[in-house]
Amino acid sequence: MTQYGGPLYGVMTSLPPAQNATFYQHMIINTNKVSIVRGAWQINTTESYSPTIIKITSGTTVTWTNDDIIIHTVTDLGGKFDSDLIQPSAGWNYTFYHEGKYTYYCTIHPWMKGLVIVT
Ligand SMILES: [Cu+2]
Repeated sequence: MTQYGGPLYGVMTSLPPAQNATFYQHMIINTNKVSIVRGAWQINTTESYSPTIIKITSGTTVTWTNDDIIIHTVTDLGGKFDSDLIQPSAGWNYTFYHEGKYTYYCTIHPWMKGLVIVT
């Protein structure tokens, strides 16, 4: 269950409704590899983290690779994980041990969002 709260809640709710709709229209993909795409920060990029929504089983390590030319982060909206700054061409891993839905975003470009579903 995804829990929203604290100051970050405003970040999510302040997004234009159309953009939220785009986010939730993404397919759910079974993979543990996510690319931060080139130009991910651009507001009209529909899939900053690709795939935007992934589904894994508990105990799976997910790898994010920054394929952009600027720094990004992978930061859990619920505060469970935070990559800190991921340099271009670098990556970051995180292992999910608990079932749930984890919405994450980029602290530098908070309109960039992704979702990890752990079953
Ligand atoms: Cu970013």
